[in-house]
Amino acid sequence: MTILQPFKTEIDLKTGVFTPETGIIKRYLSQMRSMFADTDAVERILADEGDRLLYEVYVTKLPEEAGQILHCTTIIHPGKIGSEFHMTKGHYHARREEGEVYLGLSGDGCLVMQTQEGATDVQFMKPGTAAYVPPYWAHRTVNIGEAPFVFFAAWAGDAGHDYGTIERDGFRKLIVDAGGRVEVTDNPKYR
Ligand code: PAN
Ligand code: ZN
Repeated sequence: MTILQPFKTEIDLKTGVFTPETGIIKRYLSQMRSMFADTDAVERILADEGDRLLYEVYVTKLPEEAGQILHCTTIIHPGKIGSEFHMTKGHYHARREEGEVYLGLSGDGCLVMQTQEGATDVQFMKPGTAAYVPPYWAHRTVNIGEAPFVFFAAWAGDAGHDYGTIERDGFRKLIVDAGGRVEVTDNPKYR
């Protein structure tokens, strides 16, 4: 495995910005067209206001190999698509036996999880919440507030990401705004 020099990163706890910046991933609505339940709302937004930046990920550049601990911050911007709050794509780890730890830094969010055996779980997160994603659980985060939801994550270098299963099946649970109340509902399109 790669032998590295120790290093550190300064993280702005409010914005999630990494210094030095070693990489940033930006996810737009157009890249998640079919992931929101209200696909009419998706197409309306794209036509009326153009593309929308949903979330950003500041990443450390590390080799994706066993023994390394990858880490990043995710910033989910506030907003909704129809009644569904802005969220990440979500994924299983390619190596299902790898878990992950999240730490809430700013804003309000929730962590939606499920297993391929049909179990579901939702953990609400605020600054200071350490949430654990055990092995075998797919995970997606959602911004349920009016400010950016920012959290830190750390996971095994060889975990890998399986986005395809979620792209195909979706999550069983949706997080929606029900007239000012955050509600967990069943996804009518779950396959
Ligand atoms: C996180 C996620 C990050 C973005 O670091 O990768 O929050 O979400 P998506 O990867 O689903 O777009 C993580 O779970 N890493 O394993
Ligand atoms: Zn993960």
